Amino acid sequence: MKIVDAKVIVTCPGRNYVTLKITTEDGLTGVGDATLNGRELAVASYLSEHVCPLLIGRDAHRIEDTWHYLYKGAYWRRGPVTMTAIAAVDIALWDIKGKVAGLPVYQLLGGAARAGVTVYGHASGGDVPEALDDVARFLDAGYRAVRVQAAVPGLDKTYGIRSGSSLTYEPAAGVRPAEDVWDTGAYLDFVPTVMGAVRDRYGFGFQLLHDVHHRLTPIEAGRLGRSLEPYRVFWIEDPTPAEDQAAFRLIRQHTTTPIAVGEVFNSIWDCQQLITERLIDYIRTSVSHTGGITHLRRVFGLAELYGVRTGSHGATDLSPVCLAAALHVDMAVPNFGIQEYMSHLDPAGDVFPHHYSFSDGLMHPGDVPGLGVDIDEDQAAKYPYDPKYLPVNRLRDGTMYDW
Ligand code: EZ4
Ligand code: CO
Repeated sequence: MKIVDAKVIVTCPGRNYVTLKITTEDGLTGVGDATLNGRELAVASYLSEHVCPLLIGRDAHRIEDTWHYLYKGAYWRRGPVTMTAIAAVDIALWDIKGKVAGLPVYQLLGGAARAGVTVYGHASGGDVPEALDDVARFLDAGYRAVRVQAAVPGLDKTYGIRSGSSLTYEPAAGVRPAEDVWDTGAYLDFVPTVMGAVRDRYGFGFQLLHDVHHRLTPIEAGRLGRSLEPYRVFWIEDPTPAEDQAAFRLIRQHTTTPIAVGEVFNSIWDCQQLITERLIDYIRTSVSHTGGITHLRRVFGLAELYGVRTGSHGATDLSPVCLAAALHVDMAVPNFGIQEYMSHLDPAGDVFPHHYSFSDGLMHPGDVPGLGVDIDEDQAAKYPYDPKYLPVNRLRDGTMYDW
């Protein structure tokens, strides 16, 4: 079954998405998410200039072979741009295989290992009372897990806080990166009071999560983890910049608070030591930034051997195509942990018609053949690309810091 067309669609229905659409000789189509937030056109051009021409005439069924053809064939291995491009191809080919088989992709991956995918939502607030009220929005909707972020007193802007009446936060903006200011001491003093307030008001009957967003040193992360132990958080996410994998040994020495890492990873090699030394509890790599379903399964398979569970990244800068692919993998892997779900707001839903659903805290990818998500090209054309940057971060003295 030959591939006859591969094209890249860039659209901005609320935020920028890059989608690869592959067509076979018998007219079947598959879609893959190629979005790399703030660097979208690098992946779009990697695909359209260097990958799409190679796909024409290839057998759409040869997913594993195509993966290695693109990975080994590039010579230049790994990196977010390359691995996101390979992921888009891989996801689209799984979509096509499902359509040919007449089965949803999770069936091809081994079938349902659970009734549904437990997801966590994003609550936030400009202060503690606001954050507490926002938690109710998710508990009332049936969520069994909620991530909570609150603005750190004394800082102009804190990561992860929605503004005004918007339902989600949106960090990317403008033709130059916004400049945030960071204060570790203020943060470390504040977070335990937030988590404590959430448990005081709502109790312990749901999972409570928090994203540190790579802002701490290992010993500071140890202190944070220890200070949160009374509130039994499900995890602290990205406590330190994780390219230093050995640093997590130090965090482990100081706290039993579970650790989740991986949204900026793009390969199994980025998390090999973290997994094999059991330095983390959850691996948060995403389908579209980690080489697609084919490579993500390998990461999750390694994690399973070492008792590490999954917790895939699911922010809205990953398109509905990525979310659908993640849900299929989540349904099938034995070591599933939790899935991030920061629901896409309209008009993204018009551009990406989908069959996944949420009910009683669980999501399901749906049972239509393939991924169960598509791109409506007429709708996509209505929303042209709108270049935006993620913020940068500085300490109070102006030193560049991790955002
Ligand atoms: O900042 O995906 O857990 N979610 C996150 C995200 C990331 C964005 C970056 O594009 O950390 O909000
Ligand atoms: Co995160």
